[in-house]
Amino acid sequence: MQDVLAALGIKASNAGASTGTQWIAGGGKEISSFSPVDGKEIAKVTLANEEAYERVIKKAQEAFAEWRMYPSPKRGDIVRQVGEALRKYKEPLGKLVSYEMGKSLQEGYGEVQEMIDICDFAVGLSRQLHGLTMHSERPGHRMYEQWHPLGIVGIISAFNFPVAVWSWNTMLAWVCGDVCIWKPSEKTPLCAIACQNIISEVFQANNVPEGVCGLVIGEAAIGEKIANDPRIPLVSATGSTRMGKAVGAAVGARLGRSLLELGGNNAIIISKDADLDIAIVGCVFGAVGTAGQRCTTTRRLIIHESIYDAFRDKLVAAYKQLRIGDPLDQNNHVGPLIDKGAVEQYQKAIEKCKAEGGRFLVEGGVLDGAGYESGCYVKPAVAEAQPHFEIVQHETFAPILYLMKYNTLEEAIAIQNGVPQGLSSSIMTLNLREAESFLSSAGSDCGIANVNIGTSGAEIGGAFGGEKETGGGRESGSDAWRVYMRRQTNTINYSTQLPLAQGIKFDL
Ligand code: UN1
Repeated sequence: MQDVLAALGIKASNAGASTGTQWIAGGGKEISSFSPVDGKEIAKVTLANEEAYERVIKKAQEAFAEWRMYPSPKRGDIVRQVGEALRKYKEPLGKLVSYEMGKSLQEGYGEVQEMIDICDFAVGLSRQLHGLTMHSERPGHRMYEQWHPLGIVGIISAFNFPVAVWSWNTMLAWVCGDVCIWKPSEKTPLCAIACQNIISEVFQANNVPEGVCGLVIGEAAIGEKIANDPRIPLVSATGSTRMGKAVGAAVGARLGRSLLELGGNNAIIISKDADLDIAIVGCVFGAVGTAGQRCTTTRRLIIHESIYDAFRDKLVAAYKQLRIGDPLDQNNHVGPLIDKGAVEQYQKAIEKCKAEGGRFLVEGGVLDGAGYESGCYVKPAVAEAQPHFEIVQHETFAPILYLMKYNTLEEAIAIQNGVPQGLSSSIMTLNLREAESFLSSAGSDCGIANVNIGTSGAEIGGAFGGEKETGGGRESGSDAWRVYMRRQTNTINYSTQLPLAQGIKFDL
């Protein structure tokens, strides 16, 4: 790993704040980043204190004055170069993501690929920040709308996608003319430092104003500062529903804008008309990929009663094949949870499920011994449960899958929708009527609804996000860019008269 750290410019002790190309000694307490892979300390980071935060904000404000006047395609060209740099650093950055966060190497590379993809998307977008034109009701008048940058975008990201989610926000915000301040999870600070170093190379080569790419690594207090800071018109936050409610309330109280990506409780409906081979792969990857730590992780399977036993047996057999261990070893399917706190939550959820009457078909448990020294490796578990169990209504960020039965499609959809969260959902069926009913306005109430693929692994081209307690935000593709801009309606009079709208007469 030393060569990976060296390639990404990570030192034994790192500053926790940056204005783009310049690091600022954070001034706060020093923390260590430990790998959940082997429990070893990777490097240290000095967290940002209030003074460092202020410096980053000031620089961002100054930079915005210049950056907003760059032609958008010019900003797009800089983002294109960021995409090129990410291609160059894909291998070390993917490895660091895997080592610091604990996801499989393939998923680490996949995450960097999502960054590259969003750069490409943003480059095209930089020439397509379109507004509409309208016909004025008055003669000699023209109306149109244009989209202007907002200012500083605060990005609070989670440990589970330590680099991709930041890039979805940042690359769009940059082409839109905004400047960004990133508060990454303090569980994965080195991934953020690596990104900052990669960006810095591109920014230096292009003389981008210092302050366009700010970084403040800190604990929850820094997140609170961002949420409460009226100098930050948009706060994009990814994480738990509890965190999102606090951020949403603080930003709302100052009438700022927030983009929230919070918990999911994603289900797959397995119809009697499903292709069961496809369904098995979709369900198992969805449930155990990233060790169950995606917001799109499959947490519930709603299975038709006529195929329930057959599917359950196939699933249990598939779980027996899973290899748990070092995520950098590509023979393994499942890596560790992020830390021991997450392991505790996993254990509690299993206990709670049992107490509520759940029956485990694949038992969970924490692994120990050679290769599992970090104490963060757990066995993916499968339980038969009832939709109304409190634990089933709740998102546990771990590989625990709950199975339930249904009879009619209406019943399956009601179970699927009957949770507080609304991120991702899918149905496995070859029956057109069922598929279309699931996608209709009486179907899934989630932001993402799929047919014959699982709940996780969304492409960047679509708008990503969900309803209800998931927070309602949309980021990444489609027209998600609009939230990063302000709309201005312009009416221009090129006549020699001043007719008033609505035919109002006002003569002097
Ligand atoms: C998240 O877990 O916060 O759809 C994002 C997926 C990924 C993104 C997940 N593209 O699973």
